[in-house]
Amino acid sequence: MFEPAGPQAHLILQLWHLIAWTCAGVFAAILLVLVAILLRTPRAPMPAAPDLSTTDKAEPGPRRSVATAVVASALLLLALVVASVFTDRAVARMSLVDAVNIELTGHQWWWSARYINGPVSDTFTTANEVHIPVGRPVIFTLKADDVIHSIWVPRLAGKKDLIPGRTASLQLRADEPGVYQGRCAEFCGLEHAFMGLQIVADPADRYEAWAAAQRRPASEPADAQALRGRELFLSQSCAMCHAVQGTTAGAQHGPDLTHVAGRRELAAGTLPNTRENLQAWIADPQKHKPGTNMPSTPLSQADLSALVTYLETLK
Ligand code: HEC
Ligand SMILES: [Cu+2]
Repeated sequence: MFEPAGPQAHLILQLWHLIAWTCAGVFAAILLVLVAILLRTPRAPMPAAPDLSTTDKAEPGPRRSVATAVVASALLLLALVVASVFTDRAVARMSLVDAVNIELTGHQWWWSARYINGPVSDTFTTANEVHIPVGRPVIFTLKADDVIHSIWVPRLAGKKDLIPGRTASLQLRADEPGVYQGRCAEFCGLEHAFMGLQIVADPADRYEAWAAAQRRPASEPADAQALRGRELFLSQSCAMCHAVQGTTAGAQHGPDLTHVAGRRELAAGTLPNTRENLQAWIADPQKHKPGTNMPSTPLSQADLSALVTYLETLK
């Protein structure tokens, strides 16, 4: 959040600085007053017993100091509240002209993203890696499948909860190309810490090319090994949970795998997307993400290899 890459994150960082410096100032002032009091206290041994006869009398000095401090604290807190409200409004005021619409759903423990722009035939679904165009506003419609999750991409925007049965909305814009790491920011069960999200901000032409590729169904396997892999995919349990557009697999219990080979990471940021990791993940997901909602599938080494070869064609 200290390296903001969009207008929302800039505003939030400004507010953060204001609050941090105000609180630091108050803290320093309290320490200074404390030191002053200690310095003023007499150090020498008392020649006689202290005179306690005045202790139950009203002391105008301290009362005035306390009243001043209370009023000053109240005013400072009020100023911070006002600054928060203005920041909130400024964050909400971003222009949404020509926005990209993405429905983002939190699952235990991964994200699905449905791009809903233009005609229904242009809609497509991906998971965990969300591409957006640089400089264009994005409207995320937030949903949750099971429990409450929260999206936080510190370099782009503040947090927002995803609550089952409700929809919320998060608007943001990335002004610089780059890969922005996001996290689930609301404890949501065993693998909460491995519920990562990547937002990839691409220049307009690259974004359009990416979106066009995502809209295409999976390509036909080109060789016997990949063909065998697809048969396995469709005949094993995989097709009960996953979708590959262009095949009979259409389930949505797990990430859409139509273009899984084009993603940087597997299982919401748990593993880099390499052939070895893909193989290791399918052989034993529980080893890499204990508790995850994908079971291990017992397969021979040859079958596993064919399956991975097929998945690797899904660019
Ligand atoms: C019971 C449902 C279920 C079955 C059966 C299943 N998966 Fe999964 N799969 C999931 C879930 C849920 C995830 C997301 C796990 C996570 O990130 O926590 C997942 C994740 C994956 C991923 C990573 C995708 C990504 O984008 O990160 C791959 C690849 C995958 N599964 C392949 C397979 C293959 C191949 C099979 C068949 C051998 C299979 N799955 C069987 C539910 C299932
Ligand atoms: Cu979560």
